[in-house]
Amino acid sequence: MKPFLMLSLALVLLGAGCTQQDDALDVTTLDITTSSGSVITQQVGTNTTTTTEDGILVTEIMLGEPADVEIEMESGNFFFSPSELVINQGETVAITFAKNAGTHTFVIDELDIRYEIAEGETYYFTAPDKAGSYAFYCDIGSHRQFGMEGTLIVE
Ligand SMILES: [Cu+2]
Repeated sequence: MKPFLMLSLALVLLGAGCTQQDDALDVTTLDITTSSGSVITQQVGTNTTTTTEDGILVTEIMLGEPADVEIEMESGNFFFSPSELVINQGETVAITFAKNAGTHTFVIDELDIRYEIAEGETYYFTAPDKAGSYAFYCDIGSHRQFGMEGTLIVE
């Protein structure tokens, strides 16, 4: 069974870069049935992965390694604060949406990022290997037109 477990853990790790949390539950549960018939359950939370094999706890690993840049963001009607983020190429970025009022998203078109903001949660992404300015904004209703946008500067 080990190889299957290793494989599934590898898949989780691969997926860690583009983690999208279930807003309601804050935890994603995956059930994997191996060819030998055992069931592996994985619960992927904000920074832990718990793997249960046939009901027995097998492994617990920490995801969400410390990022190169940690940003605390406040969002609301209709702003992001700070509205200018400066990072270096290729850095891993953790944005914690520490305070949020209303329903909003964090979107960067060029990086295929669309995150539904949940207060207190952290969104991880990796900065592109290309310097430039990238607009981030909220794509709900007319929020962007009302000023809910900012600039990510990659140096
Ligand atoms: Cu919004």
